[in-house]
Amino acid sequence: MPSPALTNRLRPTDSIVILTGAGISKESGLDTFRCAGGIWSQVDLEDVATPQGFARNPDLVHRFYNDRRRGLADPAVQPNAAHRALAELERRWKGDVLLVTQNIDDLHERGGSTAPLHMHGELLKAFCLHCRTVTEVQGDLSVHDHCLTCGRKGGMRPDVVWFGEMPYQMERIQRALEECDLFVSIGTSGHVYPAAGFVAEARSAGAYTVELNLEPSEGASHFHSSIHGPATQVVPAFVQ
Ligand code: BV8
Repeated sequence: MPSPALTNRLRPTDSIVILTGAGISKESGLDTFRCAGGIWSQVDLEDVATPQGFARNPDLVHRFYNDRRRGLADPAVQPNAAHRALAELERRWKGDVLLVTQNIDDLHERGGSTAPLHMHGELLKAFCLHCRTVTEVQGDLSVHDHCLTCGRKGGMRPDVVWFGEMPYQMERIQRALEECDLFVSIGTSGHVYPAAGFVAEARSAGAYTVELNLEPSEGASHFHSSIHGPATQVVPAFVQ
């Protein structure tokens, strides 16, 4: 259960919102975006993570996400102790726990979380621009693929929220931020909105706010408390 430093702040049926970012998957072997050598230092996000980039050069965008899908399929990439600790908290906490992730990997699910909310979409899903049907995708996607639902070609894109697109389930997230008693942010730089604004929203609604991160994020000043260190150490210690 949350560490003693917290249990005296929480009632057993209090509600918790957890936000995770790329840092929670770093020790599983997946790159972050803005750390040294991160994804956005290797490729321009305008080219691969915007609708305009996809319209300009869909092959480049498909290659970018195909490479990340292959990386995620690497047997060496497994959920880590932080993913498993959050799943344990979900199982044992009597109050509501909403896990919101900015990550598009499936490590929370594979670590035992039953219903993470992927606000930026999922790498292993795709949708058809023609009929909007969402499908599972395991291998590569390309502009030559036909939609299995409408049969039309050339419309398949990763089911991932790009810059300038509305993240998923924002109303549900906003409600949870207004109602929660504890907001915990894990492994995110606090750079990308609207996720970066969640801590201020939760705090102004009365929640106690904690940041678990390798280093202070851009939003560090908004948190009541921070615990810095690798997620595989600080998250299990926090959720004990
Ligand atoms: C939108 C695609 C509006 C998926 C991504 C104010 C309000 C609203 C919007 C904006 C705003 N200001 C600017 C905007 C626009 C924009 C934005 O935020 N731009 C940024 C660059 C300033 N936001 C948007 O466009 C969003 N959409 O607002 O729509 C709208 C309204 C109406 C109608 C239509 C639209 C969409 C944002 C989503 C974009 N998609 N990616 C993919 O390819 O993965 S965002 C990208 O950054 C990733 O998806 C990731 O989820 C996200 C956040 O990154 P982090 O997860 O934080 O990763 P990062 O590398 O930055 O940090 C890692 C952290 O981990 C570090 O702090 C590090 O210290 C730590 N760490 C490292 N190792 C460890 C560790 N911690 C613990 N343990 C370790 N071992």
